[in-house]
Amino acid sequence: HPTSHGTTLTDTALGDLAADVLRANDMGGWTKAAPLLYPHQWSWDSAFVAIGWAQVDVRRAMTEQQRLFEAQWANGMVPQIVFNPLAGPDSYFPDPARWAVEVSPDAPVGVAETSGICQPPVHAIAVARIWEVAAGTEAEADVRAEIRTLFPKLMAWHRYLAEHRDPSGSGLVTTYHPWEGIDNSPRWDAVLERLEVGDVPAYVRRDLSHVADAGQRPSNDAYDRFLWLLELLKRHRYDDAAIHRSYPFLVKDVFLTSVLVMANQALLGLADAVGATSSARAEIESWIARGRSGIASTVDTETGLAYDLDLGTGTPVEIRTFAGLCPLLDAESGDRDRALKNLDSEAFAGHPDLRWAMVPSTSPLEECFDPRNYWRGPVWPIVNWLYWRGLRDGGDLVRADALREASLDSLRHVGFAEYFHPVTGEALGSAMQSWTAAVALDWLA
Ligand code: 2M8
Repeated sequence: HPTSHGTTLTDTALGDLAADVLRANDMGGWTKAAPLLYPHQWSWDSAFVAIGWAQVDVRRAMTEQQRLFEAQWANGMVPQIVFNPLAGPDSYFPDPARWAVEVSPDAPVGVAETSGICQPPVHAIAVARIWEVAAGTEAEADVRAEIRTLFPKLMAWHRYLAEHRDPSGSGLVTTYHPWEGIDNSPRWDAVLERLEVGDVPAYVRRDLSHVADAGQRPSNDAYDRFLWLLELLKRHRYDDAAIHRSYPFLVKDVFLTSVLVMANQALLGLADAVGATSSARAEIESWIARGRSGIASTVDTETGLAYDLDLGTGTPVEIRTFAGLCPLLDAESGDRDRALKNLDSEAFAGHPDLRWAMVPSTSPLEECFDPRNYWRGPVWPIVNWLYWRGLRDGGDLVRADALREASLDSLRHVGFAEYFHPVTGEALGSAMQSWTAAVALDWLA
């Protein structure tokens, strides 16, 4: 299990260990999210992984994203998982047979199989970072050519989120499933609780054999609900219009939306790099404006936190999680000041018991806070990387540097675990998690 490297580890040694994790998980052109628990290519993992590869081999970083986008759906969706054809059927559940995405006319054919949902759109952020690293080096021309081929695919991906995932034009992206990124976050508890779970075909969980104890993963009850939702999505043939008409898990997701705003800002930068048309630029700008006002509408006047909107009840989901701080991901959000106060407060990075002043997945002040259970309390380095970027882009350099220092110190002690206990620093989940190693490489650059 993860080794504790201690404070004596130099930056160079930490970077070398991180690069070793990426190399160990490298399948040749794409990277497993983790050695055993996640033996496939995950969408937002691969974006972070590309950010890491940029520090090791910038061309390899572009290949990571090109490979992912080969499996893009005809409607523009970038799937949550691109399955590794070489991994055995027992390596991970749910497998391609359970997803059965061939029921959708939009699913790709002739490439690797995929799941039928998506994840936060970190990809343009990753490609912009790759471009920053490549510019002025001997790789510049090659990378620019690669970005040129990827640019229209990134546009189609963001358009999918802006249109198919927001048919009412609210500016907020709808999520359909906890597996769209933040699995067992308490953000989803109420809507999952309301589900009337029907017949779920029998299944065996594969995840539990790869963690030290089941308490670090979602419960069996949660898995039944996740799989029931999968059955319903399949019945709707993964059709966004049909899903928006009748489906019991429709949540306007503030975090997904904020990542999209940040990604659209990155995409504008890429538009310059590839000399995109003015209409492409105008389209991106309209997405940014819409997302920004959407997020502003979710900020609770009392707490200053952004809350998801549960479309099933029409009410905000008033749970304090990292997602509530998402105005920080937009340099021009009008809600930054209150978000900064929340960030520094006891509800988040300012809690006196935290080993490092980092953002925990769920606030230690929430009753449901569970410091060893997945998205219900532990610290996730990738989440902190996004907030570090948001602080830096917003010009808050002192806070950004402090968060980077705290994060690097945590990684020296914890290793490249999937997530860790916010108070003790115990490594949790998978060891050698690719995206954790990747953000370490970027922080060290
Ligand atoms: C976790 O989710 C997967 C399903 O996608 C799982 O629990 O099996 C989440 O942390 C998700 O955000 C992440 O992309 C994935 C791979 O690291 O693992």
